[in-house]
Amino acid sequence: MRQRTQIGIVGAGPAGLSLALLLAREGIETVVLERRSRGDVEQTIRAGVLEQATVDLLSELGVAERLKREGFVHHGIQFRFDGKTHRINLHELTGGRSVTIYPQHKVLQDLIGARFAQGGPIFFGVEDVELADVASAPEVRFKHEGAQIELQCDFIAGCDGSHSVSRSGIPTASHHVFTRTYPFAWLGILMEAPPSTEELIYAYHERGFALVSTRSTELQRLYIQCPADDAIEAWSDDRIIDELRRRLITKDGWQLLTGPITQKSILPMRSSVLEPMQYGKLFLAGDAAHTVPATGAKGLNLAVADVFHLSQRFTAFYREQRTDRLDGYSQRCLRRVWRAEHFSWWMTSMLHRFPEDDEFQQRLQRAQIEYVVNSRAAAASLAENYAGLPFDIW
Ligand code: RFL
Ligand code: PHB
Repeated sequence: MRQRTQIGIVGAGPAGLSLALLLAREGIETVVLERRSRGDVEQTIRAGVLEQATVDLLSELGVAERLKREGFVHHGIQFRFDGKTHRINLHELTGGRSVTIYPQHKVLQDLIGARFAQGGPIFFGVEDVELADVASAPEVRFKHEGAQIELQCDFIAGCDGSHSVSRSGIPTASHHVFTRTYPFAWLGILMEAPPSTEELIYAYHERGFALVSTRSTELQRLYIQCPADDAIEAWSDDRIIDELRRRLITKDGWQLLTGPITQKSILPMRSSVLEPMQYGKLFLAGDAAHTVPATGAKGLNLAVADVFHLSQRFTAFYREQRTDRLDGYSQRCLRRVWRAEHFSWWMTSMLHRFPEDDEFQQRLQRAQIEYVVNSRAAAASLAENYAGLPFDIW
């Protein structure tokens, strides 16, 4: 069966769905294809920290009503080491910007709800997605509910995450992938307990990094650094809680509130950037083009920034027949991507225990953390990056 649309969007994550809504505002027609079921997409636990610019964009798209009601606005974050806690005042150091804690799967529920309310198509549960002819007459071929469909498009947006199939539409000789793999992973859990802290705590400890985040007034999100090859079975609930307590210990009597652990998983820590993010009529956005270790909380925010730029460029094409804006897409995004790559690498390097580090390296790491929490200039730089740079950076 043959179908036609202006933009074929592969992937219904934050990038694909925000792009569909941004383009719908401009009267540009899209079809969104998603490999997983709607239920799966709407329930998978991932990101939590939204930058101000991301919240503003979701508000503009009219999908931030619940976010505004249920999200927690955080004006600061905390660093903990040597049993002491140091606050970085994001709000003050950035001239009034902050972050909002609101789970990614709720962002997706809100985006999917809005897309269906507009009558726009999302095909969930598609199989065997393949891209053809991306240089001239792009087509996405896939199976949906037993039918084989060829979707002809003016352009394809590859928004299909870090295991992207769309990437394969760019010939090997026409791109380069830059990667860094870190020698550790994160063990992430959801725990049914009220928040132990009003703001996120990033802890540096000789046993490894720990992070206290939140999801709701009854649910905490916590992470600990663990060896990259650890199996989840090696981590009993008691061992996780014991390790969290050790790494988060303070001299002022602070206590981690605990409860049943309802979910646990191990997440690899990796950076990657594919350059350029476009080929012919195929444009990559979000994790399909680049990934960051979760320490800086940048992945979802970068995905949204990419599609903001992409939607502007598609709009210029359809309104004014301008192709030059499309040609500049990758270059525009990569400046911001590399800034976020650097920040994520820097936060990761500052806060984790690296197995190969000698004592000299550990002293340097310590000097860096002390600088960040004691110098206004250093704290301001961290705050600017953490709260998020504008979509249009230099
Ligand atoms: P996604 O979210 O992976 O969505 C891609 C979608 O494409 C589908 N797909 C396909 N569909 C059709 N055909 C195919 N061949 C397909 N292949 C894949 C997938 O099923 C999926 O639904 O990519 P997108 O849209 O680029 O969004 C990226 C973000 O999801 C990601 O960067 C963040 O989750 C990263 N991240 C964080 N980012 C933040 O900005 N703030 C945070 O606080 C934050 N915390 C996190 C995170 C990621 C984490 N994990 C699990 C890696 C915390 C964690 C634990
Ligand atoms: C989260 O809440 O999932 C989270 C928070 C901060 C990070 C990474 C993940 O740096």
